[in-house]
Amino acid sequence: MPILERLNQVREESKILEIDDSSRIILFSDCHRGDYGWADDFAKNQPVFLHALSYYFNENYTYIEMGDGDELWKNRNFDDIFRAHRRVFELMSRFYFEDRLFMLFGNHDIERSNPNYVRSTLDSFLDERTGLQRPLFPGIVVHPGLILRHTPSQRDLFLVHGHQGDLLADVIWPVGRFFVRAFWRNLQLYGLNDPTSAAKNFTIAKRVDKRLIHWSRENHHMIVGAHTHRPRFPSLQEAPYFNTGSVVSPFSISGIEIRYGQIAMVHWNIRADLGGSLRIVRDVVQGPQPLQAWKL
Ligand SMILES: [Mn+2]
Repeated sequence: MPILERLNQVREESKILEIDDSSRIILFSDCHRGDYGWADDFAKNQPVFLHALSYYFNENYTYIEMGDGDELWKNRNFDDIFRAHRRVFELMSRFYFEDRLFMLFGNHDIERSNPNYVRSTLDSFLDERTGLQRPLFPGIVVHPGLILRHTPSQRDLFLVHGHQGDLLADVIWPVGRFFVRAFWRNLQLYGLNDPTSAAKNFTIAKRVDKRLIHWSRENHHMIVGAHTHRPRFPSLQEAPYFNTGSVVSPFSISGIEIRYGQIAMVHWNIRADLGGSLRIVRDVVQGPQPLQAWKL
C-alpha cells in the first residue's frame, strides 16, 4: 500500500483526544528499554528519564509514549525488561491509574499491535516480594496512532511512530526482528550498528522525514513522528512535521511539550553547576509556539 494511504489508514483509525489550553502533554519516544545488559541503549539514560518523568508526573502532565518504548526485538521476554526498569514502569503505572498515560507501538514493539499480547504482558506483573500478581496497566490499549485535538484552535496533531510504509519495519517486520535477534544484538556488543535501522542510518532517516513531510503537505495536517531518533521542530515556513527524537541519545533525551496551547522542544541533560555538582536540567531548545502559528 502506498505510504500516504498507509498513514491515512492509521489516522482514520486513531482515537481523538481533546485538549484545551489547560492541558499539559509530554511526548517521548524510542526509549528502547532493555534488560540493563550491554545492548540496553536506555540503561545509561535511565536516571535522567526517571527524573524527567517524575517532573512531568508532579506537574500534572499526560505522558504519551510514541512507540519503541520497549526493545522487544533484542529481548524476547518483557519480564526481563520489566525487572530491569521496574521503577520506570511503576511511575508509568501511576500515570495510567490517573488516566494520564497513552502508548503507541512502533516497529521494535510491533508485537503490541496484538491486543492478546498486550493483555498477557502489560495487564499485571508478578511482585517477587509477595509472590502475587499486581496490576500494571490493566485494560491498556496500545494505539497505532492518536489525534490530539486542540479545541480552542481546532488544530489536530496526528501522532504516529513513523515506521508505517517501511517494508522492513512495517510489513515484513519478523524478518527485521530475526536479524536484530540473530546478528545486530551480538554485533552491537562489539560496537557495530544495525545498518537497516532508521535510527542509525542517515539515508533511511531522511526517507522517513521526507514521507512524513509529504503526508503533512498533502493533507494540510500537523504531524508528530519519531522512529528516526532525530529531533525536529519545523520553522513557520516549513511543513508542520515534528519529531520527538529519542530517549537513547548519548547527549541528552529529547521530548515535545504541549502546554497553554503551545508546542516546544525540550532536552534533558546532565550538567555540572558552578560548584561542580552534576545536575539534571531541562532546556527548552525550540519554541514555544502556538499550535496555530503554522499555516496549513
Ligand atoms: Mn522505530
